Formats: sequence, structure tokens, C-alpha cells
Amino acid sequence: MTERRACGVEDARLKAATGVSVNFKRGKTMTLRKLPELFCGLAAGAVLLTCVAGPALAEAESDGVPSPANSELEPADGLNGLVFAPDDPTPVAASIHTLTVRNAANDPVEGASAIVEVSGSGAGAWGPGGIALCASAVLTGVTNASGEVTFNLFGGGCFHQTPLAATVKVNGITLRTYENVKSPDFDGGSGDLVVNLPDLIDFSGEFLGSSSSDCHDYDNSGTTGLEDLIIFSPAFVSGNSCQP
Ligand SMILES: [Ca+2]
Ligand SMILES: [Ca+2]
Repeated sequence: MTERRACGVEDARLKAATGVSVNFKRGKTMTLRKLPELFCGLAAGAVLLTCVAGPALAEAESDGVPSPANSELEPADGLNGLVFAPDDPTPVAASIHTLTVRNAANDPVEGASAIVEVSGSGAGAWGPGGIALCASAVLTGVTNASGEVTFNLFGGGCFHQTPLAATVKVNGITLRTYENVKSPDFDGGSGDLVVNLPDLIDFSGEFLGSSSSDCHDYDNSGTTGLEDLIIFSPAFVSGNSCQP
């Protein structure tokens, strides 16, 4: 994008204050340079400076604007959904999601405020259409110099193919929406923040094909298989619950 506009002496002073060397001499044509992309040409005797703002300026204006296409959220992007799990004694790897925020130029965006919003989430929101959260869950953060922020999705429950079940926003801009939010902690009716026998029974029904694959199909492949078992197993074997 190229913006061409007339700028007055004040503009020149401003640029001088920010590092432009300005020398006015009547009878000569001067070029004022700050950046390769920005220059002002002064026609001698005329009271007109012409400024050209090139692509670099447009990029500078968009440096802090996250690009959904260039940003990543793993493992959620690969799973096509979010995975929650109670974290004690050992967090389930799939419940720790790292967001990398990049702008349109594919540069990392530092200092951006990120949040995972889950529909109906909260301590009292158990059951279908609700995600129960551990107190240790971290659903907000600020990106570091690499544009990264980590979410600890510690909780249980299930949303299966529910539009806008979860939304990931950065600086108020929606980067992702998910229809699937799932957890090893789901017994067919709710997540109670403990992974135990009722959850195993519900998982096994899907794994063995006696019930349709939905809430324990963590990678949303359409079937509850080995790829889901490797997420469920450690949580069940350890009897994961929330940190006291
Ligand atoms: Ca449970
Ligand atoms: Ca699957």
C-alpha cells in the first residue's frame, strides 16, 4: 500500500525530531531520508513537501496485529479442538497448549494479551455443555518475545461439535474458534475433575465401538482409537484430579 500525501513543515520538524537530517537550501532539490521506505522531496522555492509512505510503514502499523493464519496453537490445531484434563499428580501433555502469535509479516507479536474463552466453563458448570475447571487452570497470558504464551487447560467435561464451544482471542481479535472441547475426565454426563472408573467405562464404550465416538475422540478423527487411548491412559492410570 502506498500513501501519498502533502506534508507541511511541521511534518518535517517531526521527522527531524525523530532522526531525519533536514537541510533546506533555496535553489536546490533536497531529499530527506529517514528510512529507505520513507522520503520527502523538497522542490526548491516551493512550499511543498511530498511524503511517500511505503510498504514498510504499513507493516509497522500492523506489527502488533495478530494474524490467525500465521499464528499457531498446539496441540489444539492438530487435534482440531481443545483437550482439558485434571493436572495432579502429572499434567496430561495434551492439556498444555502453546500459542504462538505472529503478525501478517510472520513476525512474533510480543506483549499481546491472550485468552481462552470456554462456553459455560467454571467451577459449577459441570455436565454436557459445560467444562469444569481446576483452580490451577491458566486460560490467560501475555506473549513473550517469541510471541508465545502457554495455557494450562486443567479441567474436565465435554463439548462435541458445539459451535463456538471455545474461542481463543489475542488483543480482542479472535484467532481460533473450536467446536470440540474434550477431556479424559468425562463419564458420559459430566466431568467431576477426577479421572476414574466411570470415565474408563465411558471411554471403553467408545473405544470398543459399543457407543458412538464423540467425547473421548480427542483428536476428532471420527473414531475413538489408539491415538485417543494414549491421551486417556496416563490420566486414568494416575487417577488424575485437581491439585489440592
Ligand atoms: Ca470423572
Ligand atoms: Ca480419534
